[in-house]
Amino acid sequence: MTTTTDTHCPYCSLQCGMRLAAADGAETLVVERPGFPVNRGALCGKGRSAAALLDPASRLGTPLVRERGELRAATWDEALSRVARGFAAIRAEYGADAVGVFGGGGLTNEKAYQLGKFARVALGTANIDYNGRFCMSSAAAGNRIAFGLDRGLPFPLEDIPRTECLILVGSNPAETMPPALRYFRELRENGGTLIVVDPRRTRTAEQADLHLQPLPGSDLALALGLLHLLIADGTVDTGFIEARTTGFGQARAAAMAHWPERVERLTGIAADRLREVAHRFGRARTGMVLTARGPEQQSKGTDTVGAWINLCLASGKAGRLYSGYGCLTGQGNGQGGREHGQKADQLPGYRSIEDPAAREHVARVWGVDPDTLPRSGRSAYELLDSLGAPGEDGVHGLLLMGSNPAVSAPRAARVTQRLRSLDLLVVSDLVLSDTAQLADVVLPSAQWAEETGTMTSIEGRVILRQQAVDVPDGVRGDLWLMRELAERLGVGRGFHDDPETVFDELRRASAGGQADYAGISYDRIRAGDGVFWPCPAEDHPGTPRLFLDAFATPDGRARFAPVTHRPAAEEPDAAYPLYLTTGRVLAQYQSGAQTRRVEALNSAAPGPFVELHPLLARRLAVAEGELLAVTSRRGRAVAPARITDAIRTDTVFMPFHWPGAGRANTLTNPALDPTSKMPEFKVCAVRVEAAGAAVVPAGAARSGQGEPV
Ligand SMILES: Nc1nc2c(c(=O)[nH]1)N[C@H]1C(S)=C(S)[C@@H](COP(=O)(O)OP(=O)(O)OC[C@H]3O[C@@H](n4cnc5c(=O)[nH]c(N)nc54)[C@H](O)[C@@H]3O)O[C@H]1N2
Ligand SMILES: Nc1nc2c(c(=O)[nH]1)N[C@H]1C(S)=C(S)[C@@H](COP(=O)(O)OP(=O)(O)OC[C@H]3O[C@@H](n4cnc5c(=O)[nH]c(N)nc54)[C@H](O)[C@@H]3O)O[C@H]1N2
Ligand code: SF4
Ligand SMILES: [Mo]
Repeated sequence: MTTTTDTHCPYCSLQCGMRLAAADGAETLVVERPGFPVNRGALCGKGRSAAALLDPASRLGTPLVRERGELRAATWDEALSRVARGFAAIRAEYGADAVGVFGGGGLTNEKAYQLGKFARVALGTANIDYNGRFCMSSAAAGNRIAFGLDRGLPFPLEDIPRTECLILVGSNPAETMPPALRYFRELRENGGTLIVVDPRRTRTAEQADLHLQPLPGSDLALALGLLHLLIADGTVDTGFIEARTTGFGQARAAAMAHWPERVERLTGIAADRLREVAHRFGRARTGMVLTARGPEQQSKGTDTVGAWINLCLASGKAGRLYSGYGCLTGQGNGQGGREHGQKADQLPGYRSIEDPAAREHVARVWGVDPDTLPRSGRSAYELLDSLGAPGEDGVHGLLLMGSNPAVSAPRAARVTQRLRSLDLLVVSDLVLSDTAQLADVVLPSAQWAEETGTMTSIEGRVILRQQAVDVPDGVRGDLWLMRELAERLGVGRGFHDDPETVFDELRRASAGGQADYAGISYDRIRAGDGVFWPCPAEDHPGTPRLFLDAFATPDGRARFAPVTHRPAAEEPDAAYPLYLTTGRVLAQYQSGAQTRRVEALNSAAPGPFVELHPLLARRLAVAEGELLAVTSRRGRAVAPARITDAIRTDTVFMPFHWPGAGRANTLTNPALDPTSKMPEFKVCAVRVEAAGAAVVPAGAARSGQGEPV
């Protein structure tokens, strides 16, 4: 008998609805679920092939422990005892903060919430953070500064086709969320203008009315320059500024110092193009600016987001129907994962861990004394960088759940060395990821279709991923793992392995906070197509559109950010004359831990590459497919050349999905944004040369070419 279950994709934040068909003894199949409004049945190749990883042959089936240097199979009892003993010993020697926790934005709300609680209550450590710090932290910070609240999109995707002019900054949905392209296509069909800002002419940029191709790291100057032109053009909305904002004076002064010719020099975009964009955006009655990782993953990402928000505010394009600033989140639960306490400075409901009232509320739900809750801990890169540091400054034991930093963290060779220096590295994963290979204890986790849990999608819509198949033998869920470990650490009460029980507790913990889930229940989600937060009560309809009446600041007004241009932390010079920027390809997901194990995806995008312009290739005397050595101050990577005139002549691009010789993050700069602590993944300085006779580790020479999936 075949059973079908409606659920959602295991990968990105679009959380496309899909249906799984499972039958005894047969392969589980992904089939269309046309009813879910966000993707209306459409899936990208990753979603279509997602069931491949349910096959026990492609994933972990038993705990592993390291013995005499090698990982060997172990029972759950042996593995968990080793973890509990190890963490207890580290705490006894160095204090509670010496055990760290690193989570992920792909974890369900239930897992992320319980992980935050586990860190603060069972381990008593301040040091918990997660990979979302590498993802949306700059937009989160920018949103909170300007609007007093951080929900990536303050409106549903269905509003996009109804705006008149949309600027899409550093986002490539044609590869990173293909079913969402429909919204941009419909915008143009409705007569709207799509402007794309990207140093590469991506498949997304090809669909735009206008494509601006700035220097990596120059988005802040670009936004300031556009505001300058809006002011010069007389298209600022003074009525809106007066009624609904504060701080325009300073923002105006900063913009005035960014006249078009100066901005042309800083961005590489001709002044006339700037004028055209400013006219189109300024004169449109409604407009949106959407950013993704391009402008955000910079050491000035928060200010850059602030500058784009300033542009929206100055032209009255915020807090109104079909207008506003939004950030396109990335991971499956990039939104919910950042709301309920995985972040170093945060408690559930998007509360601050330093706020006495918040501590009191959450401590009451958790049944602990507020004074026992730790304060803010280290941000993701700072945490990874502190692993194994001598004595009490260091974190000596780490529980890692839902991330693969050996591939995805900046300056990854150093991070790998730090991970190796730990007394105890514990990794929960469904596969033996590159980081799990370094672990002392590996715990095989259930995933996606094997368990039920909520996710908060790109729109702020809380949806339910329902269990469709049984958990394989030997594998356990992360909620169970936390409960068992807590018990072994002597804090048995208050940890659950039933997701709905955990969600009900999350609702109470989030009640009254900004990300208020109190009125959301599994039954309500099942009865509709999800519920948008905030939703403070069961009879509250949820909130698809924010800020229409007031912003979430104390006075209800949006705040202009006082920002001015500054260069990237590392600009090209004589020794490292080119820009390197990094990003994604369609068929691979993140560190590739999952998608590299799916044949259909891996054959489409089998390995790393370096994208460079034909003029640069000629100057370097390299041909298509030839191995290039890319060197930065952090290290050297080797990958084949992919020559294309879609990229600037002064910039090379590498996707970051692979470990080994072609690992892009060997090169990247861990310079952090001072507010968000986002590393500068999108800009660093490199030297590029033919790898020639250089020793090339196995695997690096595979072609990067592949067919679209
Ligand atoms: N196929 C696939 N899809 C994914 C993912 C994946 O790994 N693979 N990951 C998911 C996640 S977690 C995320 S965060 C999203 C990310 O989604 P996106 O932000 O769309 O992805 P990126 O490729 O990182 O960056 C987008 C674009 O920024 C451009 N860019 C580089 N430097 C700059 C710059 O300085 N300024 C500007 N304006 N643009 C710049 C790049 O050329 C790139 O085309 O994708 C999600 N979807
Ligand atoms: N150079 C460069 N580096 C980047 C970026 C970039 O643009 N350029 N982008 C950054 C961004 S935006 C992101 S989001 C990060 C992402 O990078 P990572 O944090 O490494 O993300 P993933 O590769 O998705 O790793 C998730 C891991 O968790 C496992 N997993 C999945 N579901 C579960 C679960 O339910 N439980 C458990 N225990 N494990 C699970 C997967 O198998 C996988 O090994 O990379 C960042 N790094
Ligand atoms: S766009 Fe994202 S959510 Fe949709 S099928 Fe592809 S990876 Fe899955
Ligand atoms: Mo991300």
